[in-house]
Amino acid sequence: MSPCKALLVVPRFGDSFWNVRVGGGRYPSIPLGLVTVAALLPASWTCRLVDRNVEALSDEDLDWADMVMTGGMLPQYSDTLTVIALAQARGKPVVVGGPDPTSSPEKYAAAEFRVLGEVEKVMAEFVAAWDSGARRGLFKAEPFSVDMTTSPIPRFDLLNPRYYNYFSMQFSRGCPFNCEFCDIIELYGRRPRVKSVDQVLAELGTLWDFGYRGQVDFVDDNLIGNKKALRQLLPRLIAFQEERGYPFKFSTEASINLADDDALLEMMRRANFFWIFVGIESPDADTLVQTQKKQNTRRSLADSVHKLYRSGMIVVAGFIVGFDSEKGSVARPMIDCIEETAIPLCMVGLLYALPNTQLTRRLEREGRMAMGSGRQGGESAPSDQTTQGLNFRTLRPRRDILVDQRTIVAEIYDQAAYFRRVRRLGRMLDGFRPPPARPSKGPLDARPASEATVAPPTPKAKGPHWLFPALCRAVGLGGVSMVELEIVFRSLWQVALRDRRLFAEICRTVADCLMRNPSAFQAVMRMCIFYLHMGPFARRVVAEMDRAIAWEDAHPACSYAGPQ
Ligand code: B12
Ligand code: SF4
Repeated sequence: MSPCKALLVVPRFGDSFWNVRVGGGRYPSIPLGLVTVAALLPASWTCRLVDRNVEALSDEDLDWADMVMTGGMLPQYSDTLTVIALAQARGKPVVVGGPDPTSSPEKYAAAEFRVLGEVEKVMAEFVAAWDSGARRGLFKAEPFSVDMTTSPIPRFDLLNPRYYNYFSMQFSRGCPFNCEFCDIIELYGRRPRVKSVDQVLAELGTLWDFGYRGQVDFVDDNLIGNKKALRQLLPRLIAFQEERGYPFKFSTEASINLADDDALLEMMRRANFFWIFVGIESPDADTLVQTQKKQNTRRSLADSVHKLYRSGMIVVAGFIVGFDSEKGSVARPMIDCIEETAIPLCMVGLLYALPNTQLTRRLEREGRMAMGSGRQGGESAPSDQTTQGLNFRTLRPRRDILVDQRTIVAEIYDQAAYFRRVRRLGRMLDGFRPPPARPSKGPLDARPASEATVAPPTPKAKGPHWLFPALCRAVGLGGVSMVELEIVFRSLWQVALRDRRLFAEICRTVADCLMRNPSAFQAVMRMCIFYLHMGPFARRVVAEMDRAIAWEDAHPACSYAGPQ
């Protein structure tokens, strides 16, 4: 097997709900797909990784490589094409893969190689072809066939931890439910496949050995998709955490029926799960039935969410506007639902018919798929479904849906409304207080555990940085990492200088939490800091919606997507 130099390039995401970069210049999460790919390459190959979300891709990088490997998800499409062009201009062959090339391979025909699907098995075939001199090719994994126990420990060593807010890992792929708009079940199947418990602990152990401490995101499609396997994992995860003094706190995605399982909730709490993304989609039962999201029906959403709060987990939720079943404006019921559940952070998006979904197939049958991308705004539009969607002919007037989206985003991210929800969350959340993490001596960072994730690569703001951590310790709020405290302090310092009204709101919210429920302090602080991203982001979404509505008004006869 001849040695090869592979340059892995992470394409850029645009501005987005998810792209929270407050208090530092970091990118939220690591490119888990590409570091998994790197781990599948022969040991004799040399890999380098450049993440265009945090660093520049130079000609020297490209000249070093024998091949460039790139790809990712839909919002990275246009930058993936840019990377392909840049590499080819330096005479380097390109290999693309990842969820979007898998869903829409034809869009990536410019690349010399397309290696599609979950590549754990098919990678060997590609490497053999490369070794035998092939310089073009299409390799496709059989869908849902990968045994997760064969997925290697990702090459975390290729990442610069200074660039990321948190690390991630994956326990399972797939989800047993059958939501009509969902592409996860098409890409990863409805029978969740899991890694072994030993595998998960080995991955966490690798992060521990590197000296990483802090948030680890389980990027599972639905962590409770295979409850039996999760019940086997959690006791060992708790033991791992206890033995090391709780070095990690976990976030994940799960369906709302998690709230029905007290035993599981208690184990997740003891393992230190603190953050959970839940797809609520709509408060309207007919819509949930029509979109096949029946697990969200026959329950009080507010009761379920509040139960998750009482189990120590912050809930972040996804909502969708633009379903066929909407009989009139959905703005008020959705705002009321968000208020009642007291979820501060909600991703409210326009329905998007993703490639290869049941929804897209139905709309095609009905002759309703629109041409174009469904982009609502101009080039500055965020690269997610807050402004991009409705890439089909809607049943309700398109303008009305856009007005709903505008109204909901404007109201829920109004400063007073947002912080009211944070205060309610702060009173309900039963924050888990694990003992402070033990010091580490890993190769990435040999500082004490609480400082192990390193400062962002941005110039430091002026201000007394020691003050906030000292205050936290003084009021008995240890266990918060120094990096988090530094981000909090730096952000607050900037707010205090620039926006007195917002600063006052944050002070009021923090005071409310300290007086009524100090165990929720970390969560409340986190939510306050998120507003520094969400406030301006919501204003950009509202402006994009205004532009899209104006476009609809100017083109009343056109029933399809707005400006493309
Ligand atoms: C975690 C996650 C997120 C996170 C973090 C994303 C990030 N920055 O990495 C957050 C929450 C931010 C997110 C947001 C969104 N996401 Co997302 N996300 C995921 C999720 C659940 C896990 C991703 C992951 O790390 N997987 C683990 C790795 C190991 O798997 P993988 O990336 O698929 O990699 C494997 C193969 O694809 C392949 N591979 C990957 N890259 C490459 C490259 C090469 C060269 C090769 C050969 C192979 C290869 O090898 C790996 C091993 O088999 C996936 C679903 C899933 N199960 O993957 C959705 C998914 C990727 N997201 C998706 C979407 C649509 C979005 C959003 C647009 C949703 C929205 N409502 O706005 C936003 C946009 C984000 C943005 N603009 O910033 C879709 C993408 C569909 C598509 N056609 O591209 C997915 C597939 C499912 C879904 N609907 O959520 N997401
Ligand atoms: S619950 Fe979530 S992951 Fe599962 S099918 Fe529905 S949308 Fe997809």
